[in-house]
Amino acid sequence: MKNLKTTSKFLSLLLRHKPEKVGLTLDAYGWANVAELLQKTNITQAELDTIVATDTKGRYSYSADRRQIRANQGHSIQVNLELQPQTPPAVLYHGTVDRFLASIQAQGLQPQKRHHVHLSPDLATANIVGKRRGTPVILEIDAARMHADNHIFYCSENGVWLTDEVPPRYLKRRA
Ligand code: HQG
Repeated sequence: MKNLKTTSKFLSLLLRHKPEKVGLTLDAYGWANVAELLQKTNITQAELDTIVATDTKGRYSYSADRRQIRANQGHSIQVNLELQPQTPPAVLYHGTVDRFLASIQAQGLQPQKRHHVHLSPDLATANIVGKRRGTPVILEIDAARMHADNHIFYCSENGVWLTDEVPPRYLKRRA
């Protein structure tokens, strides 16, 4: 069997960013047809089953009939994940790195290439997210106050909290 981590990264590229890379099309809700995906790549059904079941962050879901697959979050292409607004926990966290702080303090957290700002419900997860780019710096978000001020929050299928932006006044650097 191939290296599943590599296959999972490739799957993320296809289901979040560039389905056209292999001539795949996603529907408006981000679903790809599994048979078509298998036919257009060298991924096998067994590999796909393993990735969906074991991915550390639950990045992918099958439809109920398992004929379709999509990424649960993280898209750069426009898809409708049918997420419902939810009340967030009072505090959420964002893991980033020192070199972005000046800009974040000036503009707040912005979605950059993604559709939403991604926030973590716990410090451990925020640490892992920050570590991808260097020594992690953790920002604490006053989600309760944002919610009270009518900012909308969503929670993805795999537990990532999403919002359009976090203005600087709701951010605090954790010592
Ligand atoms: C930063 C991964 C300058 C922000 C992770 C981050 C997560 C700013 C980077 C998920 C800024 C964007 C998302 C501003 C934000 N000025 N920099 N105003 N506002 N930034 O990857 O949150 O493996 O798009 O701090 O584990 O790092 O893909 O977002 O460093 O869950 O499933 O701009 O991606 O999950 O980077 O990560 P990203 P993220 P997956």
